[in-house]
Amino acid sequence: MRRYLNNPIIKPKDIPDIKPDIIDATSVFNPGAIQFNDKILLMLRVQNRARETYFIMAKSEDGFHFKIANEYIKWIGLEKVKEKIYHLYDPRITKIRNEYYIMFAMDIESGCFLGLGKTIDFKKFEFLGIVSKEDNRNGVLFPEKINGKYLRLDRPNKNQLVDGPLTGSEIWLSESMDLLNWQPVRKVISGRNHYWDELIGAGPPPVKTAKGWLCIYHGIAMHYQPIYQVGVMLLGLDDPSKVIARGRFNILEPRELYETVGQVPNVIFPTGVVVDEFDKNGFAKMESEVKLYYGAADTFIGLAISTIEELINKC
Ligand code: BMA
Repeated sequence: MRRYLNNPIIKPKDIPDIKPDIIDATSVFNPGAIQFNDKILLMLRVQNRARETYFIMAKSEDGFHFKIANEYIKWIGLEKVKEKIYHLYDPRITKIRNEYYIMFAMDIESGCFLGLGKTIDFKKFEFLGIVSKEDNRNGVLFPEKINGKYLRLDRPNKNQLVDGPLTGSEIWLSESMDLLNWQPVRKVISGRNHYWDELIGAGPPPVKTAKGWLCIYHGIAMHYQPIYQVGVMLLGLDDPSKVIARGRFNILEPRELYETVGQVPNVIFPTGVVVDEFDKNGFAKMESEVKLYYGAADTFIGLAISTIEELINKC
């Protein structure tokens, strides 16, 4: 992928003060992304200096220059959760019919679970519920039902790192009839020990192409200190648990200063993708540009660019 020359596109100092909660923001990273009414929207993960987390919307005409909202998102219905909520983070946005679903990680008293929210206008946001039974992260919805069911990729958290978080080395496919109750179907891929993607998790929502579902995911090399990188795989259109191809090489790794230095060094964390052109059957065009929005060092937002064809070739 090619980095945008004026990266990072959003820095902590671009976040306006939203008093009394956000003053001189610490970090902005891991954004959800979506095209909405000819604009590109990002849902930013922002941390204040109490290291509390907020979601703030940003809007752009061209995908490069963003105007950041002066308020943070207040989820209607979040009070349904009876446990203490610490953070909602790493949102992924998927359009299904004319609604926009946001799946995110929720750190609550009993662990880390997937949460689901919905909006139709990016003004009012509704919290629908906790949608994983067990500890899980990196949930991303497919943009359409397949064989009558909603599908998502997710990443059960089963690996306890020494002095670190509960994390995972397998991406799974799960299915649901109503978007709220989910059952695991089967494992899609495992991490590759000793190589770039030892631990893994899904990235932005899958993109439908004529060759299969194009999925960008993150892989972590655990040599000494973790290195978060980006890779690609192609999954079957009718059965996304079938891996058609998976790239050997990463397609983006921390190299620039804003990726190697920050609150968590050596992190590229892909969460948002915007594809310019689809054909009349809803498949991304081979020559279409792909914009990937990613968190850099848990501090900044970067943008990297490619095409559908190049990414499929890398699978
Ligand atoms: C992962 C998630 C991401 C974060 C990354 C690097 O486990 O918590 O939100 O960007 O670690 O710290």
